[in-house]
Amino acid sequence: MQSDAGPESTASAPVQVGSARRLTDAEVQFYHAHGYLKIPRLISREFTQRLLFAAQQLAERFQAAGRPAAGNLSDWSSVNKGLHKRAMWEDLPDPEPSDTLLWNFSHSPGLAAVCSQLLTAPGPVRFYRNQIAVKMPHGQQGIRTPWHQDQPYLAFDRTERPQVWLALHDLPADSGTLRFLDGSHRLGMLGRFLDDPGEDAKTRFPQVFASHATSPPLDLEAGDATVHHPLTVHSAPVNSSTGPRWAFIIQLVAADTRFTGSQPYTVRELEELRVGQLLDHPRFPVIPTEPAG
Ligand SMILES: O=C(O)CCC(=O)C(=O)O
Repeated sequence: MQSDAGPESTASAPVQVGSARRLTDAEVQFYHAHGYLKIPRLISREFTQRLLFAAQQLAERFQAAGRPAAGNLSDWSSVNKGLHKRAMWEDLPDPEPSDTLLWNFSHSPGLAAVCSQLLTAPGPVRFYRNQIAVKMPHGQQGIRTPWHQDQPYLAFDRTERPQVWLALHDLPADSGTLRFLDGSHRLGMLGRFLDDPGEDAKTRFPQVFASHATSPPLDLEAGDATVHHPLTVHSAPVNSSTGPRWAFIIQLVAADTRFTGSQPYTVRELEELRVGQLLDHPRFPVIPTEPAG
């Protein structure tokens, strides 16, 4: 059966690849047609609980190092972004190799195989970035994430970068899971909409929203993920639940992606590359993909 968010997986369809299952052909086709996909049970609930624990430990270490307490958004971020952006979702320091579980999952051959499946021409992928994205509840300074595309914030010459957004615990749609503008990955770049408060692609391009459907609200269970194309217009509503929303974002890019030099860089090591160069740097290793089982 095919839902509005992606073909339903049957118990027998997914092939286990390491800790992440391989996508079905129908799921890959859905991603290319719609620009996004819900992936039920990308990883097991048990493994997801371990990732959540690791993410929360990272947050605690961050606070223990003299950083502010969780919930104090004015100080709780490693990323140099304006206050209004930090209220959309807080980035803890990106997981490092010492955050073994999170790091290993973001570099795992199973996850690489999934991202490789979603490229226009499936092929090798390399690690670019991982992020823990915490959206605080509405009323505790959390706000909605405006409609935007990711590509205008990237320094890459191509859009071969399926963005994995993994639910680290059960997330009802009203806790701030992503919504997508169906088929908007074919629109080209619309511009940047996260830089100034009050900006939103929806108010700038009402005709685009009139002619494209919005994905349904997506309830995600722990271990479910969404994946979206860097040109897909997407947003997240306010977190109406009572606790923080924990998501793990993993960004892998096609291995032959080249650096354009576009600033500001969200990953420091990009400064060490020349314009036009492959991302050949120890920070961005090509990840061997696990063969289909
Ligand atoms: O987690 C959020 O609220 C927004 C994340 C986002 O925009 C993205 O993953 O591209």
